[in-house]
Amino acid sequence: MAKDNNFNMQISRLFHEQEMLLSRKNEPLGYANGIYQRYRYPAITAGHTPVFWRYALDEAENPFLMERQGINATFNAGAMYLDGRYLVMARVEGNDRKSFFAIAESPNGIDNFRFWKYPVRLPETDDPDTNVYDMRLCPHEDGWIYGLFCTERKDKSKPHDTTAAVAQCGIARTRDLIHWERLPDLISHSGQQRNVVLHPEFVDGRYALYTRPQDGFIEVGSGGGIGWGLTDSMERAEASNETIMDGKVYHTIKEVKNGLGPAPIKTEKGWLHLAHGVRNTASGLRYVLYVFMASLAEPWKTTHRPAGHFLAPAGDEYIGDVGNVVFSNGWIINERQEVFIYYGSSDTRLHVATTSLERLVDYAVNSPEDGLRSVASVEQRIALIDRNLPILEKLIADGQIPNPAL
Ligand code: M1P
Repeated sequence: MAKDNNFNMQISRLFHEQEMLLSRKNEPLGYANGIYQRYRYPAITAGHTPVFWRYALDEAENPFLMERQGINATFNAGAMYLDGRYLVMARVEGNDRKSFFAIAESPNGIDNFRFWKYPVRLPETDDPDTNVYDMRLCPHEDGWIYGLFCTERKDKSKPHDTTAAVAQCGIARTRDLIHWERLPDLISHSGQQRNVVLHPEFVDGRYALYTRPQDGFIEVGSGGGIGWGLTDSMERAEASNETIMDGKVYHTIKEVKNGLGPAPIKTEKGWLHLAHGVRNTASGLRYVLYVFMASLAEPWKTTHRPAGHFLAPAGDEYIGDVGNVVFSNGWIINERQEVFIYYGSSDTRLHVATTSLERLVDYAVNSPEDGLRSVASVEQRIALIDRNLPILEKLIADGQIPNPAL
């Protein structure tokens, strides 16, 4: 390829094109289900990462203006509302497959996300991480902001298997999201851990953790479910007992595995949770989001369990590096009780869906639970139809809706 004479013009084009993407207004999608609002464009894509993270801008070093350090994906973000700013701590994955964390900020939570100048420089423990991802941010009542994430390392017990990995829960804390102190990884008595989340309040003077015990890197094996464990300290966190508070269930959206999303939101009706459930299909695993509520007094006890998925992949969200996946590890509630749910689709990009706390609580508390059998589902639906028919008849009689030829 011939070298372009006008190096500066090419740079200018790169930045101007990116500016159009960064400043693009997001639009609510026409269809809304009364529970949340989806948006036309992803909140963050690989194209949102700064040009100067990917290209050397010095003509002598990079005369062809090659993108030598490309970014493959930006997804699964922790989130925090800080001084009126909407911050997401995204999983940014380079073309080299290594993930790292970087913070992007938006004035309104739905568009105009811009990455801070530098990605997060996360300190390591004595056992270096190979890969880190899926940060859950949790401002705790002890005054620290904790970040719990997955740290992945080579499984040294299988030296000849170049795919064998061990996932554990890494822990770091900060006051400003810039300077991070790394703490020892969570000690647990399960083979592997992913999707560990800190509860924002002390429980009987101890830190409480939501865990996801599993035997293998991908398969939960005999483990699985969302666990609950207590630890005296985050400086040497140990979940010696994990009791499953929300398990896997046959023939549901969480038949294969599940895991907690962001730290729960405290509401008058209980702790509101967002989680992901995974089931198998002929075309591979399907990841969807679901909601449940747990008791305020006993946060390890679930109280409300709406059936099925709350949010599943739609449209372009189905497609990506790992298809048919939605995954959330961050949400924000602002002073107007508006909720911003950040979710990754197919391990490729980050989206936002908006709703209100009032709607989420209503959804969690008043939606029917899974009857676990087709016959129970039919009965639930017939009960709904029976409640609706008199209303429908009146609406038709009043001329408010067309007669759907009953
Ligand atoms: O690839 C889908 C998801 O797989 C993992 O989630 P889980 O531990 O529940 O299987 C994570 O790697 C997650 O980042 C990813 O989105």
